[in-house]
Amino acid sequence: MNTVLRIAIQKSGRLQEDSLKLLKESGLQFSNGRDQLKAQARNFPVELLFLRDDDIPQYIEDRVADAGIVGENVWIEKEKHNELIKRLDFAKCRLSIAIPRAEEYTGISYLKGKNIATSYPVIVKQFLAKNNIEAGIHEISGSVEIAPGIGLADAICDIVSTGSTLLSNGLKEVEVVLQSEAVLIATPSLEKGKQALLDQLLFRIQAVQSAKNNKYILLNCPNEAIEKITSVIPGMKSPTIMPLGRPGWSSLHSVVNENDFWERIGQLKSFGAEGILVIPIEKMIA
Ligand code: PRT
Ligand code: ZN
Repeated sequence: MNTVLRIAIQKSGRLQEDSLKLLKESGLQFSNGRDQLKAQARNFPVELLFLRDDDIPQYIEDRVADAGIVGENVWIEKEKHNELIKRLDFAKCRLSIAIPRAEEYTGISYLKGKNIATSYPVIVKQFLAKNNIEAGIHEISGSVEIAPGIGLADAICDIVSTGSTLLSNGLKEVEVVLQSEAVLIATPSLEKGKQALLDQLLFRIQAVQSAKNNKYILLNCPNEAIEKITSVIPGMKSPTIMPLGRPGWSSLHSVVNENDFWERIGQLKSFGAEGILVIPIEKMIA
């Protein structure tokens, strides 16, 4: 039987679309049957299983799936023997403690003896232990943010993204317990064939991520500025330089990291660069 890597992704919810998008950008083609339980890639030995995110770590531990994509918060909370293989740069959020806005927060000792409602009891317990705080944990599975308002708890620990849910429930964020994003996890002991497939997939994901973080840049500059400009945008090895029709000028092509982009552009202009074009990169392999 041919070796197939089974990857579990969320059936529906915040992770579903971006998980599928990442795999598609990595070159995997699936027929669009989202209502199904499984989907087989047409051009790569991968099978997708569509599951609830909370169940994914257990399915991997039980060897029903080999790998999966979940929020880091779920990976930690479930305490299974899964390895974090790669952070995936989407579904970024934080797990935070929040209290009623009218309360005065005096620092972490405020939480002593309080009752904290959460869907993440394991993570909250670890956080309290690390900070030497004794407090009650009240586990609830949904609508955690209403717990203080109905007298169920003094504080909550829940996922925060923009903060608007806290705001509209009269709460304020007082401690960040964990920063989270989508992660690729896998069983630590994959058989050789499956490990090779996972490595190939990782290589592709890496190429997609590098491409997203970088831009291809083309500009015109006077020849005497080439050296300075090269020091600002050295590219992957060195820029490509071609003479322009106009004497004394060149066209310079390079790669620039998205995060440094605006700062670098200012420098390039001050060195005499003109006609700057910036183009997205689809895949990037160093
Ligand atoms: O059905 P299933 O069990 O698979 O899905 P789910 O309902 O458990 O999860 P889902 O789809 O809501 O979230 C999946 C993962 O997305 C989470 O485990 C996080 O890792 C990540 N994520 C990113 C978020 C958010 N952002 C987020 N904003 N998960 C939840 N929220 C909720 C949060 O619970 C709170 O109610 O959004 C609200 C806060 O958002 P703001 O923007 O108002 O602060
Ligand atoms: Zn869930």
